[in-house]
Amino acid sequence: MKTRLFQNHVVRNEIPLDPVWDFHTLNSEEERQEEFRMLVPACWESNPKLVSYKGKAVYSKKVTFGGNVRLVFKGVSHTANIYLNKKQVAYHYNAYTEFSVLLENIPYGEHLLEVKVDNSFHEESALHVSNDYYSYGGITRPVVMEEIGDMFIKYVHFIPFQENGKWYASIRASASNLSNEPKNVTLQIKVGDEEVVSFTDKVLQPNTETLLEDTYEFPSAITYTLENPKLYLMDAKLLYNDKAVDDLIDRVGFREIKIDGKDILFNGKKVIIKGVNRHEDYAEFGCAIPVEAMYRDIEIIKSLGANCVRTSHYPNDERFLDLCDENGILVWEESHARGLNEKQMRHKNFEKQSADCIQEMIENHINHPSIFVWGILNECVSNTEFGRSCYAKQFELIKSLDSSRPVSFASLEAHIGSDLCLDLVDIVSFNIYPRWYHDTPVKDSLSNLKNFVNSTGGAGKPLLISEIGAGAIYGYRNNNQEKWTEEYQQHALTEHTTSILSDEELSGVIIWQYSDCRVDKGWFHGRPKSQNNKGLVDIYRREKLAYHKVKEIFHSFQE
Ligand code: ADA
Repeated sequence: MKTRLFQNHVVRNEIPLDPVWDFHTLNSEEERQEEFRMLVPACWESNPKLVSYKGKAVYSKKVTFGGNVRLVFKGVSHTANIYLNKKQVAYHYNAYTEFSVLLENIPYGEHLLEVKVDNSFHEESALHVSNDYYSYGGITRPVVMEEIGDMFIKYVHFIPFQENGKWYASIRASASNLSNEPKNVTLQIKVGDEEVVSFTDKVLQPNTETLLEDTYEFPSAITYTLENPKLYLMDAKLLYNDKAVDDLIDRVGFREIKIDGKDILFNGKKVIIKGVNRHEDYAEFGCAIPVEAMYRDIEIIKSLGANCVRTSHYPNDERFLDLCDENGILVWEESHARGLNEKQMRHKNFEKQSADCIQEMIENHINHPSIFVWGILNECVSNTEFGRSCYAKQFELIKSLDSSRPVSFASLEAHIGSDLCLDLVDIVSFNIYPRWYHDTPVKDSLSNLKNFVNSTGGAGKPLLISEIGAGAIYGYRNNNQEKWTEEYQQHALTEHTTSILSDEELSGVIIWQYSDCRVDKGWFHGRPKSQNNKGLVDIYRREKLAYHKVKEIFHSFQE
């Protein structure tokens, strides 16, 4: 099964898992209820009988294998317990991050693999709570099973930077030795056809993971720009006695993001953000969007003239990030959390679940050149001392994992006057809703915001409007300028985007939102059709009037 848009291994073997699994819903005692056959990856809501099913279910499959195996789940929504032959081998929380299970010394033969999944808002869940998007259920992103030997490459992280016009990269790789003896290896990393770097004669100690790091110059590297998003395959091979025993192929690009006063610089050039917020949600597919539909989203976003996507409000399927890399679309990748109040942030699991999500997001996505900012905690409590301590801790963790990218969070209009966290970020970002939740003219809203930001630790930093928008129900047309008509949305978004893009003190706009999305049951109020209807396109990607107007504005705006 493909987890990325290019081949990731030539040496390491994949054990085929066909996509149809046995599936049972479970009651609260975990007794098997109804039986189905379920596709993986997919949301269980794709089955007409389970469109609104919240609760537990179990996927099972018999697989023939043996030896050492790495089982990789790109996303299970949202709590997963994994069993091999009825013995629990892993637990993972959060729909939106990858995790893997190492199965060692398994006798060759047929084994029963079971994945218990829960998408209810159970009491252990701090981040998946009833919200203005839907927490779907199931194994919603690809799963792969990989055969490994005694040694394998865990990751290779590549951070490019420029000095005196030359490209360098710091490379951090980790290799594991599962055997009981030290092994003398070489890790050879080929970047494109020309550049080869090696960690030669390294000793991997028994039963441990060894970290290898160094900085290399890449004299013939071609810069990755938004106009010419040049990608290189980074092919890492682990050599033992001159034989390749494992490999890992990723893709990288040479580009640099810096903040200079109020400007966001991409390779030293100021960039103005013209973006959209996107939920992973698509009519029949829920959050398990097939790559063909992701491709379609990218094409629609490109023809809109946008240069940025914010993965509101969680890390995305990596194949979507691959498409952004290929198309030179900047990504604000966001860790999972939306609109949590202080009580929710004091949940016993909030800190750990947030830290795990950040760690898994960064460790798995760090090489994507399109990601230009890491975001956290959308519209949470950034206006209390306790809230500030949470933001500070999370930013500290991000910087310890990747200090090469700016950080931000989307604050909200209600915190204009009280936000306490603007000194903690590299880019100040606010979600504002003039002409939708209130009738203040957009220009007045922007000046209120700027006055406040200039009086805080956010002064002198880039200021981005991370959300702005208005609702419209696809096909509801009327010239009376009433809310929910396509005409009203078009009118509001014209004022929003022109006011922001013509304001030289702002770094750009990310429209709320790209497409309509399903919301949780409790959110029906103000959400006709149980959807957040502020999409430029609807849940089937049918373009609303506003799409065409924004397209005109984005295309006519030249930096
Ligand atoms: C917030 C939030 C979004 C969405 C939006 C809206 O700013 O960040 O997730 O709920 O408002 O539509 O009201």
